[in-house]
Amino acid sequence: MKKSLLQKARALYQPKLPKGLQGAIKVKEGDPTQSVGDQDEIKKLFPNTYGMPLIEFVPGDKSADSAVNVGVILSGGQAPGGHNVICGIFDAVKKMNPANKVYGFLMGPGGLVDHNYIELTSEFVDDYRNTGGFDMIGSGRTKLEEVGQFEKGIEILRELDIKAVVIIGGDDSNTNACVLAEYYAAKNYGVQVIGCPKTIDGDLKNDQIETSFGFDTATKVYAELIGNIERDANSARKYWHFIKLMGRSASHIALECALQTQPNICIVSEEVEAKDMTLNQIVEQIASAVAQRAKDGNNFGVVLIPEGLIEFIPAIGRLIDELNDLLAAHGSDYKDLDKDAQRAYILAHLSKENAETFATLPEDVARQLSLDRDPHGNVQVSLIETEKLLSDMVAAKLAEWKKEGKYVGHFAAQHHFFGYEGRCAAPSNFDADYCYALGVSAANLIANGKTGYMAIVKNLSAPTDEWKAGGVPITMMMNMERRNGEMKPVIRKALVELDGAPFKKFCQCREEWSRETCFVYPGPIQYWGPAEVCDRDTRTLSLENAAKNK
Ligand code: FBP
Repeated sequence: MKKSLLQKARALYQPKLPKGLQGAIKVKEGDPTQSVGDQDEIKKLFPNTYGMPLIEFVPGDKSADSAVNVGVILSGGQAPGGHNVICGIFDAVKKMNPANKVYGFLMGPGGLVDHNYIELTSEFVDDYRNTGGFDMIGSGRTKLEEVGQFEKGIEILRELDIKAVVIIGGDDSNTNACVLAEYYAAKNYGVQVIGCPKTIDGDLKNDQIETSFGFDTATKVYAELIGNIERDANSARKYWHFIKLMGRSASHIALECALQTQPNICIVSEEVEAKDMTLNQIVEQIASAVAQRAKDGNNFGVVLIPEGLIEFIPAIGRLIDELNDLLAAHGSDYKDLDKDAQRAYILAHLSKENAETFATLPEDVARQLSLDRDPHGNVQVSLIETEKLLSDMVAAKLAEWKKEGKYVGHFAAQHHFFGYEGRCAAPSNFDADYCYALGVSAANLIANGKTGYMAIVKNLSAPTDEWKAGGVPITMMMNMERRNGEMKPVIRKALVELDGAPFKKFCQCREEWSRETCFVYPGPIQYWGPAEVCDRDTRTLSLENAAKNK
């Protein structure tokens, strides 16, 4: 593999580990746990993996020497640091016993089912240390949920004498990890399953998980790009930039980027939902800010839009719920029809209220909402051009106001979507360290015979030495939710909390940012230099941890 000079230098970076993982390790067990909701149902569904204690790794006096082959799977969207999780697992497992083998299942969970794998050698692994991307073994979105898949999995695990599988994924993939762990435990197959919290979206977090890996690097990359655009906007003073940011459901990415770059406007989907806002009200909110700045002679600005916004507008959310059921029950009736016939079919089958909402949406947005979901049942929001939709509607509103004499100004828009640009960036020091520690934790959960656990590292706003590594039973994070028309056990997704510290901070500043030009230009991620620049955590994490420790 040909490497850039930065990659070569970065390959030599040695991730920092928390004290509890630096040498010999002792396990500290907490009290038995309960799921966050629907305890009786979750307990019934997971009789073998429910109620287990929290685990913390502290310095001990005896090194683990387990003989165990391990399989790893990268699942779902790419997130910076995934390779370091694998490196952490690899180094820890080999340290326990050099004869241990680590296998990578290729292209996501499908690799386990289809028996596609490679054995990871130290030469191969070394090429990927501290690099972004998931290309070491590839990723995929196959949903592991059927007994047939679990049974295909066990065939190859037995053949390779693999005693533990680590699934590195988001909330859906870790839910599946938990189901797999329970199945293998119930069948006494002797295979442990461990999860790792990944997603740039930042929505896999709770009392036990402070942040998912990848959020730190991805938001720093987006913040750099937004800062560059802000500077361009402030230099030319002629464009309004509408920037959509990834984050399928939650607005954590948009909010974090707003805190880092101080744009004029940042829409937060969770607030839109809580205030029961319509699309028109969002448009008026943006248009008012544009008009106000125009009065002050500022015909330029920056608007951040979370990718998941459309689903959080209550009327559209209700429409999507009904479309989900329609798609599940009758999708095959209309999938192959031409565009117009498809639209007519959907309009004829929707309830009156939802048909009205559907009819008011621009055709391409309506069409996208009625197309196939991803394997986890999600609308593919990254394909909906919300940034264009909003700016077109703002332009129309301003034209109306101009006629009425309420707006004097010049409005020209540019559109951007930042998502894929940040998902494979070289991990920041934070993500490089965090991911490596997650990998070492996962290996130690395995060495201690645990299954149905997720590897965790806490106290992340403190220096790395003081981070606390361990494991949390996945059932502890579960509750029952409606998915694809059925109640299912799932890990609760963490949305932006409107009474949480990051949103409150944003609310304190947003009026000033909307009217004045308060842009901040964060610049690129720094890998070497003063710790306050290189090892800085996200605003979200530091505000949340500061509030917790008050
Ligand atoms: P994960 O939840 O799997 O981490 O993926 C998140 C994400 O990056 C979202 O932000 C985005 O909507 C989606 O993946 C895009 O999916 P795809 O990579 O399949 O286009």
